Amino acid sequence: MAETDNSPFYITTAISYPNGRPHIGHAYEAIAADVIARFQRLRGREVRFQTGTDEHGLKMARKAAEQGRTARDLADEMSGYFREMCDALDVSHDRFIRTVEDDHHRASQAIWERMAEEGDLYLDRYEGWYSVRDEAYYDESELVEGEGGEKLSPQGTPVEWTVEESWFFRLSKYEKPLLDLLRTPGFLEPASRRNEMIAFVEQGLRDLSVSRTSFDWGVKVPGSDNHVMYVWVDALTNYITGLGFPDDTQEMRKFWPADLHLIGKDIVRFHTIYWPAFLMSANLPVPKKVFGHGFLLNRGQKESKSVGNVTNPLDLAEAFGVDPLRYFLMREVAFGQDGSYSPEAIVTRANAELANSFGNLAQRTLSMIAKNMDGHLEAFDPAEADRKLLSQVGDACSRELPEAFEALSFSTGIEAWLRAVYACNQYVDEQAPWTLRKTDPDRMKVVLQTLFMALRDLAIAVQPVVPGKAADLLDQLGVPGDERGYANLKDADWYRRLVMAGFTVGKPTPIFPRLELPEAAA
Ligand code: ME8
Repeated sequence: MAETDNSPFYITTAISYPNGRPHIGHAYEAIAADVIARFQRLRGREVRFQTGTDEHGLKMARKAAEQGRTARDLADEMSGYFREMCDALDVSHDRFIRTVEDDHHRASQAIWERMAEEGDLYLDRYEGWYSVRDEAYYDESELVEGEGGEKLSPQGTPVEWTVEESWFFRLSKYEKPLLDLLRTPGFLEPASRRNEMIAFVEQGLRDLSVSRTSFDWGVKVPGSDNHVMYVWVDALTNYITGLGFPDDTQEMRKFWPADLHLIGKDIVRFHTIYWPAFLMSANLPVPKKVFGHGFLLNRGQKESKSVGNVTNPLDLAEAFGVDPLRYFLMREVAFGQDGSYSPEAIVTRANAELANSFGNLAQRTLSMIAKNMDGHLEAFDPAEADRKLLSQVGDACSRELPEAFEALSFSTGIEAWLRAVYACNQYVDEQAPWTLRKTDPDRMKVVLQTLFMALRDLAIAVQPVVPGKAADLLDQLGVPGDERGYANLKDADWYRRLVMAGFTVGKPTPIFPRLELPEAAA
């Protein structure tokens, strides 16, 4: 990993439709983005992290009408739940954007005007299929047949025939540059999604309908007051609204193009075809990377109101704790693939890996230091076994985990970290400090302090995943707040400074108590 990379880093999630409350998929994406944001901050980069809600469009308008309220009223209420979810899950965003905000309308109109100046917008009539659930236009050839013979979108959602006057964007003009972009290594990951998108563009791109006249819940098209923008035009623009576009702001100069748009696999087309084409048309740079993560399933099944298996992510956080939930989601699923969760799986993993392995290691070590050494640390000469352990732990924490996280392979990074935890536990069993207490108290001190040093590395490394619990442990270890970055892992002098400062270990409080399965889930 390049130690010296302290360039700015801009990461975004998709902005969610607030037509209902947040579900586990929303929590998953917000947590994954937060892990990346925290990781990059710990590497020393200046991070900007944006998330929010996508509030315009027919889906919102219809949902509000069903409930006999205005779209704005529905958006205000539901957007609040998304914001609360971020707070409850310790998501460290710099801006929570709502597309109803004035600066966003201004930015959307500005990008529109730039596309118009480029000659990429023209007025025509749209006749074709539209899925309100996906807020997407589909070509006849893309549709599939439902069980009752009805036409469905490739995502399995209902489509309706739509005829209206519309502005069109010359998407066809961008076929060649889009193919070049999609073929650029690293632009779109995982690779399976790249191949799908390349195939889609290779079939030929049709111009895209980018405004609607049959409803008015959206951003007004400049100069065409009876048109509102197609919701994806304004939604995608949120990524630059948040940096102050169209003004020539310091944020725009520093953070655009984005380093990473983190989104789900169902909306890759919008982010890697439409969005780059809009940006090219507006003469703005395209994002550096788009990653389409997989879907999270409830015991292998998609959550839906009709199946009655919709989980409120805040209930999971309440039942198991925020950090165990975050840990589970990042550890269980190979990032990019679909994954499954259940209360049993969360409890099993959290107990085996966090409570019994890591938490117990910290608890045992710190309580033995508090009890048998009066909490006092002192300088010591490590023996061969001690050096071996510290070098294994140091390598996992300062190299293996960061390299994997840089590549967005969170489960691989956590596995490397966990192997280091297991190595510590094996070392405790082999060294048996409780026996040394009677037979060789000096050696016991060396063993306990070796473990103390290992714990500090383990706690620093795992901060992006379990920020609250890692901070608790680092507090108990006396590690100063400004010495918790990844660069500090390479600082050979920290222990001596801690000893010199006279730090004493107090009676520890357990960081990861064992979890029980709630009655209802058992
Ligand atoms: O698509 N597992 O909003 P959205 C994992 N407003 N991720 C999931 C998921 C699941 N079960 N279900 C959804 C939209 N997601 C648009 C985005 S961006 C300019 C506009 C992901 O509320 C989904 O893939 O339907 C998307 O990335 C995010 O949640 C918001 O989905």
